[in-house]
Amino acid sequence: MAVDLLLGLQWGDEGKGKIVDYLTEKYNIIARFQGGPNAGHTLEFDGIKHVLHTIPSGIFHKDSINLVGNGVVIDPVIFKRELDNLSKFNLDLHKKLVISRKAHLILPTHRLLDAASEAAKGKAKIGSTLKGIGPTYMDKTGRNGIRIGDLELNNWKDKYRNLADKHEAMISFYNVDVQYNLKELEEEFFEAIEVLKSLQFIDSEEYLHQAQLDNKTILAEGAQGSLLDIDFGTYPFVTSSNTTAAGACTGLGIAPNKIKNVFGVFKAYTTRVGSGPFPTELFDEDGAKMAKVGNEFGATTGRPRRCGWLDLVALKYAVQVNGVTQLMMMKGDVLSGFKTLKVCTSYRYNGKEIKHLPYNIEEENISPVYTELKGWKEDLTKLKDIQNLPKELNNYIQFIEDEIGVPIKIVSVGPDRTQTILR
Ligand code: 2SA
Ligand code: MG
Repeated sequence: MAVDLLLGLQWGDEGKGKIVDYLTEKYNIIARFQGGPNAGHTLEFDGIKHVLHTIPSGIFHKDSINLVGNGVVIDPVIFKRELDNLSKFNLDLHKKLVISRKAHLILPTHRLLDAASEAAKGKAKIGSTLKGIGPTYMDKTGRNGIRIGDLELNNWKDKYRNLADKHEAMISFYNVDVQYNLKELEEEFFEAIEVLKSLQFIDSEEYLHQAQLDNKTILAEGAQGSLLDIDFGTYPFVTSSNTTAAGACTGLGIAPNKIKNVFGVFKAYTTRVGSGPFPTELFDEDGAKMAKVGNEFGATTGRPRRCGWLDLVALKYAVQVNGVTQLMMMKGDVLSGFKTLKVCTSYRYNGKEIKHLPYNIEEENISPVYTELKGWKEDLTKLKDIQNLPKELNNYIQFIEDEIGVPIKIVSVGPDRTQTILR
């Protein structure tokens, strides 16, 4: 049985959580393959809003198994908090939630290192979520990491001590002001580890292999967005994992030829949280309106998100790198009431007009070239079917499809599960 893949095509916060939640009924297994508690996947149904960080977005569906893959990094403290938030839903988490033994652990000192590294960078900081993501992946690739499976061994605490001591030396090397009480942090950490250990640890690549033989349907759920990919994103202003399609192969142990549909989720405009280039960013009333109507604040850190027009050059790049087969356009409702909508169709770069994302996109050397489209006035949030979309919205959709060459199959017109229109 094939595996489908769902990814964000911009700088994260495209609305992946909502779409996974919407699609879950069709899948037996929802699997996260990269990232960790830096992610904030928001789901809304029955008038309640949930934000998930490490736990896959299928968790609320009765029959789905939710798998945290080997490519994910787990902070036990945040994971425990997520579990606590789920306790009122009476979910059988021991059955519904499984964790790869090969997933890496975020230690308290990884978080401190993240803070120290950011402080040392000053103005050039990445604007990370300070969840310890970068330092944890560094230890993974540096072959020093501690994995979930280590928790089943007797000597893992020796390994922990060695690594934490090394981290403390590194923190002092940065010579910046990072206040902490490691004893307190460790107390909370070890307590959370015990909670984590009450869940099922599995050899997830084997599990997924068997699931495919048993004809189970699998949806791989991406986190962050393609432009934050460690290789293909706007480096160094990226996260530390492969957020693109290939990340699902390495982060779950799924073979490339087993991937069938690649669902690409994008916002009808663009947002970015954290530092780094953003060619279509707006600093005017239009941007402020998107931020306000779209309620653009980080779901994990609460930071205000930067807003701008849709960038089709960047979107096309993401579609190519991922092999997207179907597009899903989110937050169309936020664009209601704009007289004119601008869409970036090329860049002016060092005096030339180009149609691709260049190596060096510094804010100063690139400017967007826009095509203007007519906006619509209608409130979309109550719309239920495709026949009633305003004609200007249909034009907007058609324009994107023509430029990108991939169909838009879902148009989301609000945060709730029910505010989803199929095409
Ligand atoms: P990190 O923490 O090392 O992964 O940060 C590196 C860069 O990646 C960005 N990043 C994100 N961008 C958008 N959304 C993310 N998740 C949260 C959300 C973010 C939040 O859903 O809103 O609450 O602030 C996410 N995670 C990482 C980050 O901003 C850095 O630019
Ligand atoms: Mg988010």
